Amino acid sequence: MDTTTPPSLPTPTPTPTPTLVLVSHALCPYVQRAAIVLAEKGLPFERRDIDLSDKPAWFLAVSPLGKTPVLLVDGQPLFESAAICEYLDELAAPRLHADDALVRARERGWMEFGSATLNAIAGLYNAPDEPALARWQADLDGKFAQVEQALAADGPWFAGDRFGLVDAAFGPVFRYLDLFERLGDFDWLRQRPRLTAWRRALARRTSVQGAVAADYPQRLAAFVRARGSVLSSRALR
Ligand SMILES: N[C@@H](CCC(=O)N[C@@H](CS)C(=O)NCC(=O)O)C(=O)O
Repeated sequence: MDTTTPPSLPTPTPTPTPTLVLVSHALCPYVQRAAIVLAEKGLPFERRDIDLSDKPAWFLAVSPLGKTPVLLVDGQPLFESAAICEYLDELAAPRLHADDALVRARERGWMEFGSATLNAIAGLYNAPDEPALARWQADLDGKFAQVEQALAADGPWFAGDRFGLVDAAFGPVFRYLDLFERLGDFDWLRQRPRLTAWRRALARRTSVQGAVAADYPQRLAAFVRARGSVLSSRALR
């Protein structure tokens, strides 16, 4: 036997990227998180919009909570935006989460805070009267004050120079402000330079821009006009 020739090793077969279908709604901010992460990773995917007021049977069969987003991974459903973003972060580079376990855990907390902020935003656009609107406005002010404190001082992203999953979670939050600021004197960001800079950086990010269709502002305005709320009447003026 010739001992000078090393045995040939089998060539590793690259793991194929699964087929990804993002089950979506045109306005859903949680869908946008997943779309942002998919774009940051350069992962090809099909976006399949559904009507949440008339949920198709195939959607109810794959979405345990009846909510978007659902990510179909080679046909296997994944639900909850945070779980989807974490999966995508493990699936492909570049890594968006921090290497340090403690930092990662804190960022998961801030992603959840992003969801609480989105709930307050829904409270605001659904507020049936002026006192309720004022309560949600104050609630949001408190939340933005907390985020201002948590943001990295030098930006441009939540954690500094690394675009991460908290950025993906908050990109959709700021999109609402573009409409709200036309409907009232909402000054959540006026004295908050870090938030203002973060909002601007997110608005310029290609992945954030591409997470919605070109007609998103018109659709959002139509959605808010149809809420029967204080903001609806302002939007109808
Ligand atoms: N915690 C969920 C929230 C998802 C969610 O609330 N999605 C909304 C649309 S933005 C939804 O599907 N609501 C159900 C409905 O409107 O019937 C996540 O993070 O994915």
